[in-house]
Amino acid sequence: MRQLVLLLCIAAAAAYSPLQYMGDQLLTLTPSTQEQVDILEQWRELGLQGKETDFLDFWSGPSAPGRSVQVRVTRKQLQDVKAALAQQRIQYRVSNPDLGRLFIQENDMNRAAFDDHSKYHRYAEFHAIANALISKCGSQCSKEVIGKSIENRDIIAYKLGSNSANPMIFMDGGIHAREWISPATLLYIMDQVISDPQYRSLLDSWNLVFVPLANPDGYEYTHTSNRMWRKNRRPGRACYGVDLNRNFEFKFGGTGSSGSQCSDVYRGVSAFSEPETQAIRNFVLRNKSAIKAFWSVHSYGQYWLHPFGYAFGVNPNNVAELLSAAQTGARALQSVNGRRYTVGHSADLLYPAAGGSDDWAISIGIRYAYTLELPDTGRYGFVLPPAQIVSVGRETLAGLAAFLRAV
Ligand code: 0X9
Ligand code: ZN
Repeated sequence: MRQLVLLLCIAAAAAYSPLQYMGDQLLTLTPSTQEQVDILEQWRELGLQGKETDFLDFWSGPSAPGRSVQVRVTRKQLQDVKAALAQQRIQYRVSNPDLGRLFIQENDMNRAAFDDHSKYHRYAEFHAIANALISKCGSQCSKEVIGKSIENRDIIAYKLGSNSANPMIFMDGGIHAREWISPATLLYIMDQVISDPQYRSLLDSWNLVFVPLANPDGYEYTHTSNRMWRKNRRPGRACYGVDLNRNFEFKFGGTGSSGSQCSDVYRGVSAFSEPETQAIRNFVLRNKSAIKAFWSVHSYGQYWLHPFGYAFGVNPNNVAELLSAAQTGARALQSVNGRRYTVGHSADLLYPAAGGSDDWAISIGIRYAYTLELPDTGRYGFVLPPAQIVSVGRETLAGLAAFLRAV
């Protein structure tokens, strides 16, 4: 009994408190002029009054006049933020008047979960399940430690398929720590491909490589301390963390990335300065000639995005085939649950952001590279109830299968 109590205490100490989000609101802001877009950029970069404590949690980035931006505002910040919005005449609506309930709900469901795909697992548990799948798969599957994180956790690639003559698709998940549905979806897909003969046959013609927890330290941190953490856990003089999806080499330092440590889109001191992006780079370069497709799996928004993401309106040479393969995939995906995806150019649909893994993949000659923004479109945002893992997994797998047959 004493041991049980001790264990419960340790578990409680290791978990973040969803109560801390009580009274926080999700605001949807719609800047109508470039000046207002610039003000939002400035707030993201420097906080509301240039103080670290005034940092707002942007759930999407500012883009252009008329394009909305979702921001989480804490209970304490609400008055000041609403006053500043009024002063700048920036239109907004309250999309969720009390985010606390979402976090509590997610936390409760996670604890009540009964099987592998109805909860968001901790790092160790996640890899234990993935390892069991690899064993179950037998000689057709393998795993490889492709690097270590800042805090010395393994970054693991799971490879499904063993015919080296086949093309490879590489998928990274969890680059952004708080996007829990991303690793969960990849784990579900691994399970189905291994366990369901209908999907197992994909391995006759493809090798599927999954790096489902590409940012293990950030992921653990979202479980233990701050559910809304995005970056890795690089210690810094002023703040922790580099946004790994701003740290890739192609167009490093450009629009939508920041040079200040405390920003949520901090790019780091140089391209590939982080061990987590180095791990992906090294694996991908080593397997470059085999890699035909590359997916970077994120949330949220329900978008199937093709490069380039670093600037408005700039396309790779093969944009027509990129678009048509994405449309084929998205059609199949949508037919499963009727959930709609928007397909198209990353910067034009979302916002420009330089230094992403997808742009880099295209830049080194990988033919089909994309970012998928999994569900939803903003009701739950990053806090998607774990009860939705299976439905998201099923539709994403259908999209993947159709995509692989098309390219
Ligand atoms: O901003 C990002 O890194 C991605 N969106 S997210 O909300 N998951 O953070 C979009 C990345 C799109 N790709 C590039 N801009 N290269
Ligand atoms: Zn992301």
